[in-house]
Formats: sequence, structure tokens, C-alpha cells
Amino acid sequence: MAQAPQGVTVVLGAQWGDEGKGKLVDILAAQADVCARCAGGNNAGHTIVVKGDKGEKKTYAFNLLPSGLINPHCKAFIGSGVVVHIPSLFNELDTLERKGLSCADRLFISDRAHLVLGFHQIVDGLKEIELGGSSIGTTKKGIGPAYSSKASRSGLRVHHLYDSSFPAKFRKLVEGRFKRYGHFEFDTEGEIEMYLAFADRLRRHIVDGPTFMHRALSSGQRILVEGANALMLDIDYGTYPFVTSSSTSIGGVCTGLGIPPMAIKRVCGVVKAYTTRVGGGPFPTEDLGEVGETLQEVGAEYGVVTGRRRRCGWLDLVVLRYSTMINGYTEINLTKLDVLDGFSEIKVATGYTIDGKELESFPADLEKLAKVNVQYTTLPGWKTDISTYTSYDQLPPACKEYVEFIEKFLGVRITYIGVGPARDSTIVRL
Ligand code: 2SA
Ligand code: GDP
Ligand code: MG
Repeated sequence: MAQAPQGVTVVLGAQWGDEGKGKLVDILAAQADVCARCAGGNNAGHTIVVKGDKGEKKTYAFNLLPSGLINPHCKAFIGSGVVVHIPSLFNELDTLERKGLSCADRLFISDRAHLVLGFHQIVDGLKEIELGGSSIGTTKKGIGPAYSSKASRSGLRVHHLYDSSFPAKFRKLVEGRFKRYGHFEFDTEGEIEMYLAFADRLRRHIVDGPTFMHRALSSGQRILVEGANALMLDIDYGTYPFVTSSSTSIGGVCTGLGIPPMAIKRVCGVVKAYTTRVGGGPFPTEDLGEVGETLQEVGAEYGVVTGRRRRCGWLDLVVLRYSTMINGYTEINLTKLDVLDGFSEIKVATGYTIDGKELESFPADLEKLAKVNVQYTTLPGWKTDISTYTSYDQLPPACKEYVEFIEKFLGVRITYIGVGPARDSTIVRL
């Protein structure tokens, strides 16, 4: 494998999430000193499959902690742009430690990260009920309400836990939610006590976020950033309002970590060989028939956090061209190519038209998006099990044609190809 550059390597989801970012992060973490999360919270779910000491299969699920922690030499950093639910953080940490992964001494959390509090999670559910038929389909982890508190400048950050005004500020926030949503069951004083107890345990992990990153960069450490969710769920560039509440695009890396853009050397876009989406919102290539069902079953498309079935359809290059334009991928990791093994033909969306006129890019207006006719190109399938292949040369010609069609359309080289969930089921093409 080529030596990772100093500075920052970023791994971002290019579609609607669950592309397999965690697997690539785990691979790249072998050459990283720090693995960082810059946005989102424990709504993210990353599954990693590795071989244990005796060759047995070991599966890890990461939510708030970065997947790079599987590398025992890699430090983990939770940046200022992340929203942290402390009970879940410790739960995840304890689960990893029980699995034999010693993480506590390697975990650093920015003092500026905002807290997700219990009432944020309750409000997340209440907001969804209020939306009724047009609900977002959130993970109900309190992500939206926590970012709302942050944007309205009433949120509580990690450093507030050590401030004598924490209980009063907490009570005020809860009162505000009661005014807005009516009284709901919530043990305010019990929660305050719980947070103050957690504050003691958290103390050893807290750092001045931007200074931590600055020191890591200026001492030549290799930083790996694990994007959470994906471009089409970005608060500005996703299918608003059916999005998450953070900047999941490249911009969120700088704001969420407090680093200058020049530090970023490599941007890896993770692209699933077909498209999935979990939750509500538009999905132009969604297939509600046999194709979608097959992709869902063969790809085992279930949410890591909520267990929900993911919606499925063919690859959408209009989405990916838009995603590439915003994030500026320097390379692509194409994942789950093996899931397409059984198809005799494979369709790819290459354009959107309305009344016969081609759209220049992915539209902002969801009403307009609902009117598009998706234009497909059909490519031959390869009807071969590729899951054991280890080099690009071994792939059948039709499979290479598919890979190269995507590469050509996007103008970005595909450097990693996933042919199975395990770490070593990856064809490297650097
Ligand atoms: P939220 O909870 O406020 O961030 O939800 C807003 C929208 O963002 C979507 N979202 C996700 N989409 C894909 N994967 C996610 N993580 C889990 C996974 C999802 C799961 O890895 O499988 O288990 O259901 C994730 N997190 C948020 C969400 O579906 C809403 O559309
Ligand atoms: P993330 O949120 O982008 O990290 O992705 P998730 O972990 O939520 O979902 C990706 C799923 O696909 C996980 O269950 C992975 O183990 C699995 N996966 C990743 N890469 C591949 C691949 O190349 N082939 C197959 N069959 N599964 C993969
Ligand atoms: Mg996921």
C-alpha cells in the first residue's frame, strides 16, 4: 500500500450513507496516527469485519467513536462539530473494551463539542410525530434538536459540564421544551445528577479541540477523518428537509475539526455500487420491485443503528456528479460490487430530464425533483462470483466495464473496490 501523506485524509459518503465508509477507514487507519470524527453523532453506524487472532470473523459496530480505533496505535478524536450523547459514548467505549479493544487511553474529545441531552432525544421523537406523514425518518438519537440548540445559541458544550451554571442552564433548556411541546415525562434533576457524575469520568478525555488538531498537524502526524452520514444528507446540499442536521460535506471537516483547508491532502469518496437510503425523502432511482428487493437482500441492507430496511435502487451518477462537484474527491472507493454479481444487466442513471429537457445538475426543489424522468444506461452484468478476487485483472470484462464507466463519467479514479464485507475483501488499485 502506498504511504499515507502527512496531513489530512478524508473519507466521505458520496450518496445517502452506509456506503461502507467504516471499512475504508479501518483499512486506512493502519497508516494513521489520529482518526477523527468531525460531524454528526451516534446516528451514524459503521460496521467493520476483521479476522481475529485465530482467523475467526470479528464484527465491530461504531456509532460515535471513529472506526480507526481498531488500529491499536491510532488515537481517536471527537471534534467540535460533533454532538455527543455522553451515556451512549461510554456505553460504546465499554462495549469495545469488553471486546478486547483497549480504547480509553486513546480517546480525546473537544471541549467545544455540543452535548446531546436526554430531552433532545425525546423531542426528536415528538417532532417526528408532529410531522406525521412527512416525517424525516430520523434515528431519534436527538441529533436535530441538539444542533437546533447549538444554532439557537442555547446549547450546552462539553466544557459547560464543569461550569457551576450547568444545572441552571439545563433546567432552562428543559423548561423551553415544555413550553414548546407541552409537559413530557423527564426527570430533570435525575438527569443533571447523572451528567455531573459522567463529567468526572469524562474529564481525562477532554482537550482544547483546535489546539489538539493544530499540534497533531504541526508535528507531522497523519490524520484520518471519518465522515458520518453522506453528502445527500448534508444540511445545505442534501435533499432538504430530508437530511441530517450537520455539514456532512467537505466543508464540515474544516469547521468540525478547526483545521485550515490546505491541511487536506486526500479526499476519498465512498460510493456503493448501487444506491440505498434509510428514512424518508426523495430517491429518484429507488426500485420498489424485484431489483430493489434483490439489492436489499443480497446487500443485507439494514440500518446499523435502528435496524430499519434500507430502500434500494440502481446507481445514480447524477447524484454522484453533484457529490463530486461539491466534495472534490481525489479518488473513489467503490463498495459492494459483489452485490451486483447475480444480475444479467445493470442499469445506471446518467441523466434527469423534465419535459424532455436535461437538467444541468441535481435540483434544490423537491417538487421539481419529483417531476424528473431518470435516464438510464444499461450495461451487461458479469454473472460471476467476484467475492474472492484480490486483483483488478481477475475481474470479468463486464465488471471492469462497469467500474470504468463510473470512473469516466465522474472523472475520478476508483482506487479501492469492495468485493465483500471483510477488511481483506478489497481490491487495491492505487
Ligand atoms: P437524524 O437521526 O436526524 O440524523 O436523521 C436524519 C436523516 O438522516 C438519515 N440518517 C442516516 N442515513 C443512513 N445511515 C445512517 N446511520 C444508520 C446506519 C441508520 C440506521 O448506519 O445504518 O440505523 O437507521 C443515518 N443516520 C441518519 C436518517 O435516516 C434521516 O433520513
Ligand atoms: P458506513 O455507514 O458507510 O460505514 O456503512 P455501514 O457500515 O452502515 O454499511 C455498510 C455495510 O456493508 C456494512 O454491513 C459492511 O460490512 C458492508 N460492506 C462494506 N463493504 C462491502 C463490500 O464491498 N461488499 C459487501 N458485500 N459488503 C460490504
Ligand atoms: Mg452506516
